[in-house]
Amino acid sequence: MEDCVFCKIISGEIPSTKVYKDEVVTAFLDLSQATPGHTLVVPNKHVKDIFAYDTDLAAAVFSRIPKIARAVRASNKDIKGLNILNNNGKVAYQSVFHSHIHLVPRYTDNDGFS
Ligand code: DGP
Repeated sequence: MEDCVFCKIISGEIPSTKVYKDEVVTAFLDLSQATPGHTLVVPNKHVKDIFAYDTDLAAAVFSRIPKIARAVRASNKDIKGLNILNNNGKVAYQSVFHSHIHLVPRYTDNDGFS
């Protein structure tokens, strides 16, 4: 989709640090790292938010999350846990209107993310 920053990242028009890509999703580091390794998992197909998914796309995207979460955890031995977040709509703090799932690694009780 024109003027969508995540579509441009998926196509390579805008640079990013990609951590995973297949025919359904692209995962890359969030520009604003809530904690080190903060990763976004984004459907390659432009869908605005969770309300726009059909069942097949939801199954395809969300079934990939555990594998990518394990890869994120494996990237740093200090990662002790992980928050998975998905904001939908401006009032829910969605700021990029191409659906994405945040994987936020957690390190200690005091890693600065709340
Ligand atoms: P949300 O507020 O849930 O819509 O999160 C959007 C996230 O997208 C936010 O944490 C920052 C990230 N972001 C925005 N623009 C870019 C970009 O150009 N590159 C990357 N890597 N991340 C971006």
